[in-house]
Amino acid sequence: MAARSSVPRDVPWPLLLGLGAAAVLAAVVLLATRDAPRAGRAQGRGFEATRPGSAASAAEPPRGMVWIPGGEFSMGCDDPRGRPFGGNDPMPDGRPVHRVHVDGFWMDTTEVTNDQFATFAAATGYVTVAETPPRAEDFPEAPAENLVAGSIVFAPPEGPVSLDNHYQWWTYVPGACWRSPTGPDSSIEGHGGDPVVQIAYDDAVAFATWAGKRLPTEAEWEFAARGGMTGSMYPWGDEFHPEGREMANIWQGPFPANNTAADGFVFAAPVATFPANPYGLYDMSGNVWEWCSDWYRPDTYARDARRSAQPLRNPQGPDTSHDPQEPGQAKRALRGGSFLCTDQYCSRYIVGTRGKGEVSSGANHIGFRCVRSPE
Ligand SMILES: [Ca+2]
Ligand SMILES: [Ca+2]
Repeated sequence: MAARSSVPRDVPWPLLLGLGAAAVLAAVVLLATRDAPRAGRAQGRGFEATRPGSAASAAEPPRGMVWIPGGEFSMGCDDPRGRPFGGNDPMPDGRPVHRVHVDGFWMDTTEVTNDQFATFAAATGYVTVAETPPRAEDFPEAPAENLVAGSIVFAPPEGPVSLDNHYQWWTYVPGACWRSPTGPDSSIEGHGGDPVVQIAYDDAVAFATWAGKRLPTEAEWEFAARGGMTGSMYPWGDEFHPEGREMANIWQGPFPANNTAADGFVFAAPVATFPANPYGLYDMSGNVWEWCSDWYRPDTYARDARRSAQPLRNPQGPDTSHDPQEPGQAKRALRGGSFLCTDQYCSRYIVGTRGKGEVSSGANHIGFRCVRSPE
């Protein structure tokens, strides 16, 4: 509940819940930097060959999972600006590209679905963060009627807006939660195969623990997303539309007012609608963001590169979180981008790029998938 409890207690109501919502908003929205585009260096510079491990798992694959062989790879991203669909963000937190080894593991082939999360919730009675009203002790100035459970929902403006203020397209909606992803009038009825959304970090951990799994580290996630390839721009290769095909559910048209949905989907698509990567993993680019277990810091890779001989072995991320854009907010890494990503804004469908989310904040484009280590 860090975002909600981080609202200063001396802020007069009625700004209080609004500011709480703003903090949540700020936490889940991935700000694109405003640097002017320039001729980008090619993705792939600094990358050395991926060397997948040879050891296959002897065990039968757990249902819905595939074996990721582990091995050694170059992790991170080069500046994607100037590349087709590279966007306008230099992605400095993805550098330096550095050498990493991960042990083999099982990974869910898809994002966790509404049906899967419903099974978990029914079996355990688990109540997600978004379904839990903000606590009065965290908001002592707030009238009781304003302590309403809810979450963040994408609400596009009617016309073009400047892309430097994300409050123009995110709003706090009471009643929004995984069962009602865009608010009380919405439902997951008929969407059992869609990825579950409005998931805070602890919700994802709770599901994973119940399932006998865990969340991936960023290194595991990226190794898996790269599918054994070296330094590719996307989980399927370097060409965004190979043979004209749509390979991921992202945003088309002018962001954030007009999604033309040329890929067929305005919001999340049912998992595995788009082609799998070489490891058999779906939606590693786009659809919904996926929580990783690492605390987020923009300088993680710089610190790793300074302090350790490479390759790093099974890096778990830093001990604490720090985001200079929003100091004081506890954030974990998010990977893969979402159906809202576009080359105009937040082009984090690029495989080596990194996202971040405040741990108590869900949104209708944030979900997860799980991994499992061999016995
Ligand atoms: Ca789409
Ligand atoms: Ca995804």
